[in-house]
Amino acid sequence: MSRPDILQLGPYPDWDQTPLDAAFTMHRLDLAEDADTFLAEVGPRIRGIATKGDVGASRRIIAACPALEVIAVYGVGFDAVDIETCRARGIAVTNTPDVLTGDVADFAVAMTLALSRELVANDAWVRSGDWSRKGAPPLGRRVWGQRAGILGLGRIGEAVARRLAAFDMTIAYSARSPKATPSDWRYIPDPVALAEASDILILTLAVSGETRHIVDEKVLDALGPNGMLVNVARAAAVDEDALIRALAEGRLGGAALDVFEGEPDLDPRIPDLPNVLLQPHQASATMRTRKEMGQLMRDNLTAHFEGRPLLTPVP
Ligand code: 8YV
Repeated sequence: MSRPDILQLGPYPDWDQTPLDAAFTMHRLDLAEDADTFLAEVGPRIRGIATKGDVGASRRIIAACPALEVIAVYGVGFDAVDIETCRARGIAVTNTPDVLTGDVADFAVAMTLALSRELVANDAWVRSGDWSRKGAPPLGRRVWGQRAGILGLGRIGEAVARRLAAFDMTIAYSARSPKATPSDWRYIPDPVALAEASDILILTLAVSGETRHIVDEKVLDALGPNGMLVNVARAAAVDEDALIRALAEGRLGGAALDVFEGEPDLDPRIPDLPNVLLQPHQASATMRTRKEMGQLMRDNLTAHFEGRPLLTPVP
């Protein structure tokens, strides 16, 4: 059987690229000199697309591939794929849930601790010699026993909540409907009310038209000058301009951000903000998890082309 033609949207590590090249005929859009010319040439042969988390399958790319059957997303979030077009054309979409849940939850907790206890600033304080010159750095903020709000209690949100409960934090959460949780977790579906009931609001929701900018000025003000926002979901869940203003004006206590509008290019105001911890979209970035994500993405492609059920189809 000839190897199916797959359009690849971004670079993968060798441990993914080698088996992809062995099983499929890969066409590297990310290496093309001119994307339109490349798509016009290979598009008609393409039966599958392999994405990167930050490079999705736009309407334009899908339209250039009339024989497209499947899009395999390298990540759990599939907001960068034009799902409407896929639905209309009967194109299957897969993602990589579960394998990254624990790492993303660990990272959300790490960001919560690092921001609250000023780990990055304290490290700089020691290295710069400020400790011996000026004495102890400014005091941090307590984490244990505080009120955690989980905006979007899916698999990742639940894993974050379980970890924070072990820090004796109280847990409140939002979701489309109440979930089967420990009895002391409170369901607060309204994002403003959830923020009011939280010292630390952690974003673990999927972004869609419905949840875009769900964290707006009102939510940020409800969180308040002592509140902290932690975002390991998607930048589009937050009105980034409102967030920048709230931080700059001291209306929000702090933010730990792993995702940004237009990343990897940042709004130039962000690095100058007080009380922010900035990470380059690293929540799932451990070697073990990335290998499992790559394997699951390939397994989905293989299953599709062998006519077997997909392992993790997007509903
Ligand atoms: C990225 C992610 O896929 O799973 C997601 O939704 O955003 C990440 O895991 C990862 O950064 C690879 O690009």
